[in-house]
Amino acid sequence: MSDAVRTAIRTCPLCEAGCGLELTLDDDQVTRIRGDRDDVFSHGYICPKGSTLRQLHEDPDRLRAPLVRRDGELVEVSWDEAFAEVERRFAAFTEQHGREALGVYVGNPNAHNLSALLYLKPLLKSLGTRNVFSASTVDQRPKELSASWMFGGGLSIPVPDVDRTHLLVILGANPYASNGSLATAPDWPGRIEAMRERGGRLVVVDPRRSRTAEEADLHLAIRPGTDAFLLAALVSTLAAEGRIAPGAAGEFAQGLDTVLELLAPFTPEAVASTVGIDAAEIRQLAVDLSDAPSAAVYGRMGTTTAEFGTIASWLVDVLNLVTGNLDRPGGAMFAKAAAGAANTRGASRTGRGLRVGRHGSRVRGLAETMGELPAACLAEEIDTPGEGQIRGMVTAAGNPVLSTPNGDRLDAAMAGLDLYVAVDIYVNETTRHADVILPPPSSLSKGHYDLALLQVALRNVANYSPPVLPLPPGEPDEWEILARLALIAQGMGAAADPSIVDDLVVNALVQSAVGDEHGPVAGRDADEILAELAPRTGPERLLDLLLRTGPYGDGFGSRTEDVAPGVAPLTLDRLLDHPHGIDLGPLQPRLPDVLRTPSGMIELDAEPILADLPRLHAALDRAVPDAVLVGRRDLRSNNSWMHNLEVLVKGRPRCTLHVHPDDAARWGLADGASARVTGRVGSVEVPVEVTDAVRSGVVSLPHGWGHDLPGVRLEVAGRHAGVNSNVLSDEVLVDVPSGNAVLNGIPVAVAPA
Ligand SMILES: Nc1nc2c(c(=O)[nH]1)N[C@H]1C(S)=C(S)[C@@H](COP(=O)(O)OP(=O)(O)OC[C@H]3O[C@@H](n4cnc5c(=O)[nH]c(N)nc54)[C@H](O)[C@@H]3O)O[C@H]1N2
Ligand SMILES: Nc1nc2c(c(=O)[nH]1)N[C@H]1C(S)=C(S)[C@@H](COP(=O)(O)OP(=O)(O)OC[C@H]3O[C@@H](n4cnc5c(=O)[nH]c(N)nc54)[C@H](O)[C@@H]3O)O[C@H]1N2
Ligand code: SF4
Ligand SMILES: [Mo]
Repeated sequence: MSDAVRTAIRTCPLCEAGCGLELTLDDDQVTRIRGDRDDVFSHGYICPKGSTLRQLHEDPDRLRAPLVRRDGELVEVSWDEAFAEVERRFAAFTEQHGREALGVYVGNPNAHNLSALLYLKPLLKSLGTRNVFSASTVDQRPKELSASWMFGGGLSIPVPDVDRTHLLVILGANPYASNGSLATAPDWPGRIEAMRERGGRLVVVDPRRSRTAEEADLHLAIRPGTDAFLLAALVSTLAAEGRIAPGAAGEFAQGLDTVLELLAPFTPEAVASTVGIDAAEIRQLAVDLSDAPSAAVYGRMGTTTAEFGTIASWLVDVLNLVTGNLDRPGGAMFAKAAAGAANTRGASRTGRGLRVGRHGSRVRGLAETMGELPAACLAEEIDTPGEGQIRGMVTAAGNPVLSTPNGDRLDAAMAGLDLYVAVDIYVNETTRHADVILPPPSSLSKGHYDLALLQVALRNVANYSPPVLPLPPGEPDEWEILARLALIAQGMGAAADPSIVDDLVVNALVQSAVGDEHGPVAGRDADEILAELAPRTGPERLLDLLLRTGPYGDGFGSRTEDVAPGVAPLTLDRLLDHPHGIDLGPLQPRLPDVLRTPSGMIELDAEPILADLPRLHAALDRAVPDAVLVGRRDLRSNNSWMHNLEVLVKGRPRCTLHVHPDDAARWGLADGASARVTGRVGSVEVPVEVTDAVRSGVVSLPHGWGHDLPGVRLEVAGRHAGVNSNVLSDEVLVDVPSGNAVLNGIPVAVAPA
């Protein structure tokens, strides 16, 4: 060991769990990564992906220099050349087609990325197009909408208080594989095991006997796409049995009678054949929820990427409310994040209300939600000629060819673009079509704070990781890449200083902070605040500001008393002094202060949701397709982009089709044989795994595979290519209020290949 051996503490940026990692380095070489035993939230927990930050850092295919297309080939150039190329192409493009011909797609890793969370907004604004798409509409948009309409904030999402609950009901999530989603907590498995040890029960609703379902006291193998019916029946049962007991939260809820009346027809008997669960079992679950000293209902991917995603997301919280579990310990609670949460700013119990459909998509007229159009209509917006057609794209940390519906159509559409600039670390299935790829630095050279995910955490914590390694000389940080793109889009040129954008962002945030009459720096002098933030710049300056003006912040001197037992007011300096994080304690009831709705109430009777109920009603007792496709996640995978790490893909192939033995028999499929799966929009050939872990009539294929396309530079992934399950996802199937893609419950035909 040389003298240069050191350890560094850093939050894992790979998934929502946000585990603390302890890295050992010898000079700039990472020699070991393990869980940080002193982390206030993860206490040493790590999954097999956490230690692969090292392999990711060292991956020879990870781009270290920008690529520009010359004579059809992507070749390395200097950063100055790359930005100059962007400027040249952008100017020519906008002159010819105008800005509305530009589209943007923003992918999932941005949610784990401080630079992106702070500087994507100015970039989007500078690009000046309404054709904004993101991974949110192949994921959680229904939950964001229901939370906005009910509570007044897209991230005002109640999370299951797993650590204190007596009964946890999970629908359509598999935290043993995913490590949890929209419910940030490291070590979900350990938390669930602890719950069961203290006598708590776990119920899992999933068409597959997932790893999480294996742990459950009760597994209900629901028919895909029908959770909204089940949830409606649970509420209607409680109403019919006189068990509606909203408790303290009821005081702040409006519209309950209307809702109960509308849900009354969805009795257990009425929905049983649709959901594929006995009426008696549904009734029993309703009674159990009602009788439990505390209970938390939690729905995720299986409920949001489904035909009635918004209704199901709403019903999860209606159910939590009517059982008295909303906002109480052991129930479903709101986090109070230390930085960046809209529900800790401004006046409470008032808000503008969320309007959707302020514009629609050009081809199909799908409604805008939260400033974005549904990813399900991206391909048609590119490949359908006419006024307003998208002819150029910017993508940031996304791989929509593998992640969004009708992957083949999108792939072909991307190939025909006149301009494509990607900010990404790999030449993947999507970015292989780019004219310019701008690679941000390795995670190890970036600072980290979970500005978004801590807003839905199961415990209030705050932790900041400074960069573990310095930026390689001449390499811009990710925020600088985004800022320089913004400046180019504004016509300021490739050489403009990214600090212009940084200063604009900080000024706007400071103005908003001093203008918030309910905030800790109300009425203070903006220049004085800016001076206190000096000499920091970039994401760290913005984070310091957000922390200090947040609910536990020092308010730049205005708050001096402890903000949690034994915790002095927060600043970035204080977080830097606490590399293992600062624990702000278990979740506390936040009603009614958390509310930002126009009425100041929990709006259970939100009009856009009630307006969708007839669609649910009309789908009762519909004919059931012979086979439907659902997804699944594997602990060693992370959407589409970590298959290039040998440690994660070695061993048995994971991109297989799970088929129930009865179905295998009737389709003539043997274990290990190859099946052809055909949907309305596409077809794939994939190896079969016969298993009774899936419900009969349901087949399961993971997403994020299909790496064998020409031009992709993922050497390892190419050898474990698998197939793209989204070739089968039908872009026409969306949840109506949100436009979110239906990725589960897609009708398919299966036959021997
Ligand atoms: N290892 C790993 N971890 C990840 C990711 C990853 O790719 N790999 N991705 C991350 C991301 S971006 C997200 S959003 C989260 C997602 O995290 P989760 O929401 O936990 O997602 P999944 O693991 O896909 O679990 C969804 C479950 O829903 C079931 N399901 C399918 N259709 C239905 C249905 O109609 N009804 C019900 N009740 N269930 C259904 C599936 O069988 C599956 O078990 O995971 C994150 N963590
Ligand atoms: N059928 C089906 N489809 C699904 C899902 C499903 O369950 N079933 N899940 C959906 C969900 S929940 C999600 S979130 C989406 C994900 O959809 P996407 O966000 O489109 O896809 P990812 O695979 O996350 O791709 C992330 C990209 O970011 C790049 N990247 C990684 N780190 C960084 C970084 O620090 N900076 C930058 N600039 N780039 C980086 C990677 O190289 C990769 O190209 O997929 C969705 N698609
Ligand atoms: S669970 Fe998520 S955050 Fe924790 S080590 Fe694994 S990938 Fe990283
Ligand atoms: Mo996601």
